Amino acid sequence: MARLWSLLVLAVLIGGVLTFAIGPTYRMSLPQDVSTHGHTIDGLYYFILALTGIVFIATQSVLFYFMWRYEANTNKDPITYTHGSHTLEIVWTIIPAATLLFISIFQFDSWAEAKMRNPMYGPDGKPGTADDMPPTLEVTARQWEWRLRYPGQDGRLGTADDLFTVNELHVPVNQDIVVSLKSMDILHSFFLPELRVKQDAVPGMKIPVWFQATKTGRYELVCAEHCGARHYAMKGMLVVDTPEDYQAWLRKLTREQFRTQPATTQTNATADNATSNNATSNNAPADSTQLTSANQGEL
Ligand SMILES: [Cu+2]
Repeated sequence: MARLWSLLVLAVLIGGVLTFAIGPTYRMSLPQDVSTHGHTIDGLYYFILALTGIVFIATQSVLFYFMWRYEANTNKDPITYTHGSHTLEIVWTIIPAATLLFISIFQFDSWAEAKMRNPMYGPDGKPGTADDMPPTLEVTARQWEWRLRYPGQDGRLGTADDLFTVNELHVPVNQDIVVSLKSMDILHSFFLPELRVKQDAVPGMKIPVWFQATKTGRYELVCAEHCGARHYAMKGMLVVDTPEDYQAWLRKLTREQFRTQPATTQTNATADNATSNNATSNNAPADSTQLTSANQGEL
């Protein structure tokens, strides 16, 4: 029993290494990557994991050895005291500082690929110019849901035919997507784990977020910033569609939205929803759609 504590340290070492070794088998590792830029984020993660893993194994092993070798009840060697060592302190300050400096330089390329080389910056490579790709959609975070706004038939956001939905984010596969991210109330964080996208939503700011999905399917959309009592409930779904399915979903959304509104913008509706809108649109007041859309836009 005398060496119980040293064995406990050894158990932490073995348990820690085993957890990472069997993690992928039990789906306790990174989620699948379905983005074009995710590989560089994952590479960075595994590089830092290896670096910290080696340090963890080395320090735990040394700690175990010394606890075992010099256990108080059985150790016969005389105790020696030291009164500090400047050399040692300089060495253990410089090594971590140099390591952190190296990581901060090493990650430049990942940051550039994930955040800089994207359609928000246009062919001229400068942000905020006319070459920039307009947002595919607008995401507004609020306690505790995701409000999504898509351009209507005119292809522009902020107009009367915009489409609105909540918590179900659709994007087409293999296409550049630019999200304009906002918050209605407090800090939230727009997190798409399988897309390796995480960006804070900040009140008063419109933040562009870029990604491209490489595989169709349904993935998680969650809030990664604690934002109140029902933070846990602030989750939606990312649906990556084929281009055909995406267009079909937009048409369905258009039909559903304009069925419940006395729309006057009949020309904006698609051919297959024209019939359903005919009954209401002829008698609707001229500004009713604009009023409704404008109100929703403020949400
Ligand atoms: Cu939140």
